[in-house]
This record gives sequence, C-alpha cells and structure tokens, in this order.
Amino acid sequence: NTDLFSELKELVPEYQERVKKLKKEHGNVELGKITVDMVLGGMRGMTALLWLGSAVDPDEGIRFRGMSIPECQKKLPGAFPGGEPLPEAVLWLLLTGKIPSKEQVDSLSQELRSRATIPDYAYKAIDALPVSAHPMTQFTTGVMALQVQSEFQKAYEGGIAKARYWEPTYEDSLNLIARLPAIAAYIYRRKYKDGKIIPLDDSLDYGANYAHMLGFEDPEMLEFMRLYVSIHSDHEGGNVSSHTAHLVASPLSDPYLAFAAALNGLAGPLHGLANQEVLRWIRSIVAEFGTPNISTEQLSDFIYKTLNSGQVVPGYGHGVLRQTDPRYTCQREFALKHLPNDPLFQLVSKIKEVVPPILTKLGKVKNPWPNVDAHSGVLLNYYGLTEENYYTVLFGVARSIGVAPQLIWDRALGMPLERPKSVTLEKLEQLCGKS
Ligand code: NMX
Ligand code: MLT
Repeated sequence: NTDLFSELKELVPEYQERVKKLKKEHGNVELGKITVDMVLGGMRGMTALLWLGSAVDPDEGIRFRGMSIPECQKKLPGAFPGGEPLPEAVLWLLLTGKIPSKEQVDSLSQELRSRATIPDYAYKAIDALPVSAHPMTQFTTGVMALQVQSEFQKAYEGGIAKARYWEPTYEDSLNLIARLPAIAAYIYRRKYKDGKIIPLDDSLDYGANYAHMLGFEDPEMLEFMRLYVSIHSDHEGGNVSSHTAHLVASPLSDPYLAFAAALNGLAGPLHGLANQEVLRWIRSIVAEFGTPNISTEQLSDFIYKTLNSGQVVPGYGHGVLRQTDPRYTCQREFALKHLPNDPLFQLVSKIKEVVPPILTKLGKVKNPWPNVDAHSGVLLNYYGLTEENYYTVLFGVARSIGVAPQLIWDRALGMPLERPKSVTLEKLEQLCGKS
C-alpha cells in the first residue's frame, strides 16, 4: 500500500480496540506518585501523557517507534543507498509504527509536494510584519494564515461525526507539513536574501526541497537537512512544543491552531530557541579571543563568565536526558565525516570536553551533557546558513513531523479535552501538614 491514508485507516480500529481494552480492564493501574516536587518542579518525572510516536530514555535518548537514531539511519529509506533517513520515512514510521518501503516514501514525497500550494494571503500576512520581526514571529503568523484553509474546522461546522474527526485532522496535518517549508523559506529569503521565492523542485524530497527553497544546492547541505529534519521531528510528548500542540488540540482546535501554539513554545530560549543562542554564544567566544582556536583555560574562564553573569550555558542540560543526546552524537558524526577541520566544529568539540565538568561542579545541574542544540548551528553555519536567528524555524518545520501524527491519533482514539487539576499554595501547605 503506497497510500499513507489507506495504511492508517486499516490501523485505526486495531488501536481503538487496544485503548478501549486498557481503559476497561486496567483503568485503575497506578503509573506513579505525584509529589510536591513534581507540582513545583515543572512536572518532571510525572507520566501523564499518551504519545505513540517516540519515547526518550534518560540514558539512551530518543527512540522513534522503538528505533534508535542509528537504527533509523540503517533501516529507513534515504535519498540514496546509505543516505540519511528521509523525513517522509520518519513521518510514515511515527504515524503507522511501520518501516516504509522506498516506494511508499517516494509516494509520500510526491503527495507532500502536491499539497504544498501556498495561498497568497499567507505571504501577505507575513509581509504585514516588519522585516525586523523575529523569524519565529513571522513563522507563527504564516501558520495562522494557513489555518484559513482548515479542513477540520470546515468539517466540524458541517456537523462531522466524532468517529470521523481524525480524517480532516489527517488532511490538515499533511497540508500543514507540506506547506511549512515554503512558508519558512519565504521568511528566510524575505529577511536575509532578495525576497524572491524559489519554487519547489518536483524532483526533490521534503528535506532537500526545504534546503533548495532556502537557496542552498550543495548536495551535502541537502543531505544534512534530511538528517536535521528527521532528528528534530519528535522527542516524546512532554517537551514544551509537542505537549502544547497536544493540549491546544484537545478542545478540538485544528492542527494549524495547535501547531502555531507549539511554535510559540518552541520560540522560548530554554527550548527550541537554544539553537540560536548556542551559535550566538559560540560567536561571542570567538569575538572575545579573536580566534576559535583557544586554550582549555580560556574556554573555562569564558564558561564561568557566562555562569557568573546569571546565564545558562546554551545547548547543555535537559529535562529528561541524563547523558549526551544521541541527536548531538549523530550530528557530530556527520561533521566528522564532512567538515572535520572546520574551526567552529573543533570549538564545539572542545566545549563538549570543558562544559560538563564545570556544570557538574555547580552541584545542581541534573544533566551536564550536550543536547541537540549544542551542535546544529555550526553545521548550518558551515553550509552557509549563518543567520542564527533563523535556526528555530528549521526546528519548527521538523517538529511538525512529530506533532502531527499524534494529533491525528488523538482524534482517532477519541482523546478527551485535557484539563488537569491545579492546587493553591494554601492547599499545598495544608496537604503537607502546614496549616
Ligand atoms: N547552564 C547553567 N545552568 C543550568 C544548565 C545549563 N546548561 N542546565 C540546568 N541548569 C541549572 C538550572 O537553571 C537550574 O538552576 P536553578 O535551580 O538555579 O534554577 C538547575 O541547574 C537545575 O536544573 P535541571 O533540573 O538540571 O534542568 P531543568 O530540567 O530544570 O531544565 C533545561 C532543563 C534544558 C531548561 C536546562 O538544562 C537549560 O536551561 N539548558 C540550557 C538551555 C538549553 O540548552 N535548552 C535546550 C533544551 C533542548 N531543546 O531543544 O529544547
Ligand atoms: C526537544 O526536542 O523537544 C527537546 O530536547 C526538549 C525536550 O525534550 O524536553
């Protein structure tokens, strides 16, 4: 079956049955305790969300439908034999739990291209903002303009039955994923280049087409974009952007509304904006010493200067991970293969040696190791995408591939409106025996 919708349609009854059985037979099984620390500590460690596509192990990192990044690199189709996994293949995997064939992936590539028409008013909505607006502000504006074409909203207004909600959600999701690269590329070219739109190339896959529309043609950059989009797609359900999308979609807000909200969370410097902050920070190191080729002592002094001024070291630490992020590692492997002598890559490697012991010494940082954002910027910079304020937009395009499958499943499984209980400070004190 080369049609993703048909493949999914076959799976829906089976998944619905599994969820029904769990609710009926095991609804009272306890998954853990809720402590005061969890309520005051950003809900860390609280298992409270169903997320089908991926799960993060604190030590091993992300698995997409049970597959590690190296396994995905081995088993998912690439643009050529041995190439990086195609984002379309990741989308197929996350949505269906099945490894797609090359034919299935090619058919999905074609389908995404055929859905990628951008209404003129979406460009105009972006044009209404000053060019100086942050790329993420322009991006959410563009996504909100795309919402005008929501199939879910139309179907709901037309009285669609609940059992079929997932179908227009699928339509919106695929349209959203298909249209994001063109919107994102428009913002890049408007803000940093000549403003001219580079049309989609019908011979290219999703990741390569995004690079192409940004204005890049180097096959190595195209290949890096495939890897970049694939590894940034999903990071289980609790990260701010994915959790936000799921929450906002729960009262039946359509995928555009939910994803625009997700992007607003991604734009925070402790989440997706960290990739921008990392390159800015690396550049400030180079500016301070006049060269990227600095000693361990100089680097150590600079890190302490950052910490002593009350800032975090961007690209280090994580809410769940307790080891080096495998998304960092695969980018490092890519860099070792393609740009081993790049001075900024060498600086990134040095930072990885010097930062963790310093963060560990602080005694409060739970994870001193690098995350995904510690590496992406130097690779993008090497291939000519030097404007770091744009980096979170790339992350945002990729995140749609992780978020959308769950929104479709949320509707297929009839997931309810999300509404957890909160507690007042007085009540919390009372519960702790401090009346
Ligand atoms: N540099 C300095 N201090 C840090 C760092 C860091 N990289 N990471 C954690 N800490 C501090 C943190 O600010 C907190 O301090 P305080 O108690 O004074 O408020 C303390 O260590 C304990 O924090 P953790 O429990 O280790 O981390 P938490 O789960 O709260 O936060 C992050 C996780 C990712 C927000 C945090 O590690 C951070 O701010 N990192 C830098 C920003 C970053 O790289 N974010 C990107 C995450 C990945 N992504 O793409 O989303
Ligand atoms: C992500 O990819 O969403 C980040 O690593 C943050 C997270 O998982 O909390």
